Amino acid sequence: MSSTRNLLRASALVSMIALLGAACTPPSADQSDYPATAAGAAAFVADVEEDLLEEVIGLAKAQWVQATYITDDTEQLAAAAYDEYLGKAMDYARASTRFDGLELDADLERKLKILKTGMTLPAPSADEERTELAGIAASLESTYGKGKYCPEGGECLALGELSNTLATSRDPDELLEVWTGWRTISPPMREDYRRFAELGNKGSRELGFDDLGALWRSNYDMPPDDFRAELDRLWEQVRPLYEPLHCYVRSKLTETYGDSVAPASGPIPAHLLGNMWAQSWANIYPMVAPPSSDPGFDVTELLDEKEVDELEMVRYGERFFTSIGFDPLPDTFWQRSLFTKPADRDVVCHASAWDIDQVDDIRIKMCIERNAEDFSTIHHELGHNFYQRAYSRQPFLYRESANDGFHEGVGDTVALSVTPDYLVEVGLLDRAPDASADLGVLMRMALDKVAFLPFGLLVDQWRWGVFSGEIAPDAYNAAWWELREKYQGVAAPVERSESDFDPGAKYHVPANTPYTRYFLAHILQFQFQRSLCEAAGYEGPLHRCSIYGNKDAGKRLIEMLEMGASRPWPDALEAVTGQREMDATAIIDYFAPLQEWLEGETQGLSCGWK
Ligand code: X8Z
Ligand code: ZN
Repeated sequence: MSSTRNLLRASALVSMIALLGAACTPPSADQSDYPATAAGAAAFVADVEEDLLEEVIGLAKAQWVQATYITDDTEQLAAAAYDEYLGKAMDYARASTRFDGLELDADLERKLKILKTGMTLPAPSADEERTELAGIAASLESTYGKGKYCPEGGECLALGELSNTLATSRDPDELLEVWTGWRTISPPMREDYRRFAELGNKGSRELGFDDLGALWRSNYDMPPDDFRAELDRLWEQVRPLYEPLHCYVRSKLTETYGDSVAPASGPIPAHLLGNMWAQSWANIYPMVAPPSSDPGFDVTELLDEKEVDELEMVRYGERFFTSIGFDPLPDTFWQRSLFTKPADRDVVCHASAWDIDQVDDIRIKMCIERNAEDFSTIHHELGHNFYQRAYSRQPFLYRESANDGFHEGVGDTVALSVTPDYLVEVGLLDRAPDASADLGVLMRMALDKVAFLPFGLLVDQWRWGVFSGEIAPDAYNAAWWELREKYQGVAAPVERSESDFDPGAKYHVPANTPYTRYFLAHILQFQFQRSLCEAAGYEGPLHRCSIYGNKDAGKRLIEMLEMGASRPWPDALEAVTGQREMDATAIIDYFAPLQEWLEGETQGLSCGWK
């Protein structure tokens, strides 16, 4: 989640514009004040922007309170705020179609398009259906946030505790228990999700889209079908990197657990990869570490040794951004953010970044644990906040990233600069390992970034299928596992059925946050990094570059962030990289030494999982 609009998205709320609220004279949805002329369109957009701004601030506050203090009351308050917002947003989106076909200047055209396509959850026009949809959205998010696994006769366990077990235990029975345990939270979401899709589709059709997935795909400055083809192209670029990693990791799992738990062929059982969704495998690094390239340090241990607490971890993140030229975070960020899991109430622990007032009331919400993964997630979230502040001087409708992959990629780009040399420079590590440790460092990174790629792609392949009707409600779970196998080469460790609803056990499904953005971000961040390192005058291997302290690189980045969504994303990409296409050659370059090594190591193994 990122901007207020994204914030809305991520909390199952809408997104962009849909928020038109009322300043003094709210733009009237009956359109009589706005003739279907270029001047009428300009007046309409100006009023809508003013109005929306106010509306979105109230909504953001209601949602912040819901997410950081889940009770029936806050859920109802958030649902009511969302309902009001959705009603206005849809009125404005529909009203904007009145200007279709007019000769308008490019800016006006772009803003009207954003008004129509920028929302991730359009509601039907009937009041009772809109209210129902707002209620379901708020309830799905709360259900996820409150989710716990309650073993018979034992204490209930939240996601953080279950994830820690998955990360550290090597007992297959225990792993299986927490894996299946977490998935007990989602069957109650199944019928709600079916209805949610139905109502979201209805709202999308009222805006002229085939279904909600088609609306989502129309946000990339290209025809929606071209966007699908673009994803296929990028996936084919990176598949040759993923497959040998999968093959090598599977062989090591077999060595550890034996063929009966971890078969040497076919898909990998999903509970063995150190993460609840098998989306990042960094936690099993010790099992797959390349021999004789031990980096000799582990960020989790360094944080522990240096007694870096949760707040100080965020300070490290902030210092990185200020070192490349960003202004420090405002005092309110430190006063209003939620950094740790409160002991006395339910909160949505899934990390997010918020932009409450569209100026500088920016915050993060995280249940930080002192480990390497959260250190990296902090940089991710701060990337959202610094992006939000950078585009805050744009007109309201442009206070968004170039495309949603950009928002997700900024903090990750910065985190790529958390290299051993950087850790030494900031005093967390005493001595950087020499080049012989590169393979180890790269492997750890690949377990995070490369392992993620197919997961980043498949979540929306599933949702797009659900929204288009290709995946029927009686095949929700089966289709999910088909996609998990097809893209990731992982399988459920136990038989699943249609009384399960495993997609609901992943935050972004109940929260209605589109997921393709993360796939794009995983391609873009390497492309950004390659160009920023070039701007910094760096010449060595990409994986050892850190832009820490480099104002030239920072300037290039900041200039792009300040553009917000004012230009089509290829313009923004060009501003940083000189390229107008998303391009996976940078991630391939970055991991080249590892890819070569993996290909050698897996020669003679029978790779793949078909
Ligand atoms: O949801 C997130 C961020 C918030 S926008 C923590 N991420 C995805 C996930 O956790 O599934 C970052 C990587 C992918
Ligand atoms: Zn994010």
